[in-house]
Amino acid sequence: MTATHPALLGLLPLPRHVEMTSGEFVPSAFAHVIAPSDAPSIGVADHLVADLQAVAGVHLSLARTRSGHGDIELSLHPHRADLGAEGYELLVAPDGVAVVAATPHGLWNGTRTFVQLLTPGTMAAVPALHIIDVPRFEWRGAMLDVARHFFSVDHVIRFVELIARYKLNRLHLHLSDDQGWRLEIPGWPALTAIGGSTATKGDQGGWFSVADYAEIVAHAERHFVTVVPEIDMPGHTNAALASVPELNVDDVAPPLYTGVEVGFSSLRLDRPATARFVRDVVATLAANTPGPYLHIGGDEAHSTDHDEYLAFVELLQREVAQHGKRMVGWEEIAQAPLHRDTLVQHWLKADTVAAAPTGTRFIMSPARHTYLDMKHQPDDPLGRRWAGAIDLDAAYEWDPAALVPGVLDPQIAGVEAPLWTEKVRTFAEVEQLCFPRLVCLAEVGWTPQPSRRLDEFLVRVGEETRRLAARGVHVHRSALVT
Ligand code: TNX
Repeated sequence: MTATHPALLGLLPLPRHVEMTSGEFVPSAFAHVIAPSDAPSIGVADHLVADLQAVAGVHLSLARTRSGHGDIELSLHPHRADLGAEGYELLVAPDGVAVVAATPHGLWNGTRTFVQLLTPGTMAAVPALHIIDVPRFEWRGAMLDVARHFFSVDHVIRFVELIARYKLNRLHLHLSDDQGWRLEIPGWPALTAIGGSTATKGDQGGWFSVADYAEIVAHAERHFVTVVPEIDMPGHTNAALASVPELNVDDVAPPLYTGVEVGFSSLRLDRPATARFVRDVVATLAANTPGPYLHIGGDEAHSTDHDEYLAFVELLQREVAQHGKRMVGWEEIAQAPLHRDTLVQHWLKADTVAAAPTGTRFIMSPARHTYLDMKHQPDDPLGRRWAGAIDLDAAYEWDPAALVPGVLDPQIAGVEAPLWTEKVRTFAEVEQLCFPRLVCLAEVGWTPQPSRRLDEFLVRVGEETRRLAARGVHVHRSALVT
């Protein structure tokens, strides 16, 4: 289907199946939002009440049972296997609205769609319709690099709220690199005291305490976003090496690093402190991350001996598995023997990915389509150029199943767009690089490939650019949208 109907212009990502029916629904302050009694569903309903207030200026109260005309009813039907873990059915009719899902996450997604149908700033009617919607991929993520430049808890929370609007459901936090260490690890205070003290170009550092991290995780959870923490090892580790002398040959710590080039640092397996360090870091991540995934980096370890690199990946994989978690790593880890449930994140070379053990599943982050640190246009002042300029067309027009021969939907967990921040200093720049490009990624990950058409998408994303700008988000104004 195509979203040619003007009332559907707010829908991003485009649902799988939309049928217009007759009549229209008018939000009414006398109606109720009705929700199941479990805590996650009540959270979804509370959120909907707040959104109706903010977007349409109408306050509905929460109730347990239907009271009459115009109610918005959320209900769980766990037997609806066709809807899966995240799908939903949305019925908008003149006498009320129904959202049905098998899980609270499905209710969340259904209410996100309903909110997109409202016209901001008005109590305007919503046309009657019937949507059945299920995502193409389970993993739809955004990555924020807080290591090269640090962003506060409040900024990360704002980021979560922005991405959740498009049903993105993973927040990958890149928490360590050569230029900074950003997470408190109990027992290793130097990591943050020293390694967290600065950033690229000598800009201001910062780090998250365990309590800060818990606040981010809890906020993400309320938005059905799973936090995936990354501590990058064995390369990209200068901030750790500079903080802890025992991790280095002869116990001599290198100076802190504030440059941009990478590939010069490495942890060493022959240092007795290394195993203890890895154990404590992985244990801290595991203890504070309710989600099942821990990302261990593994990219660009150009200063690590090849055999040592393979042994390192195996050590990390054992540590992660010991806590009952699933390891995620950048595509370079595919050279090592991997557990069946380890996820490999593709970013650069299709042949690296092709070498992964049969049965491996992938997250697709091809640099030339998903790297949010790239310029939109070759002459933009903001952004980098090494993977090419990425305007909305390049961010939208690609098929995750056409990147690596033989890697099709069943092998693809999903897609993710990373924002690396070597050259990104303010949160306004974060927003400008991410929006609306992240909307492209959200639709790549959600909407079936045959339903996606760039010309039609550009109409919707043009509308969304205006809506975001009206809400005070620093958006990029692409010349491709009118
Ligand atoms: C490559 S993508 C990197 C990052 C840089 C990025 C800059 C990846 C796994 N490694 O360390 O920040 O390029 O675009």
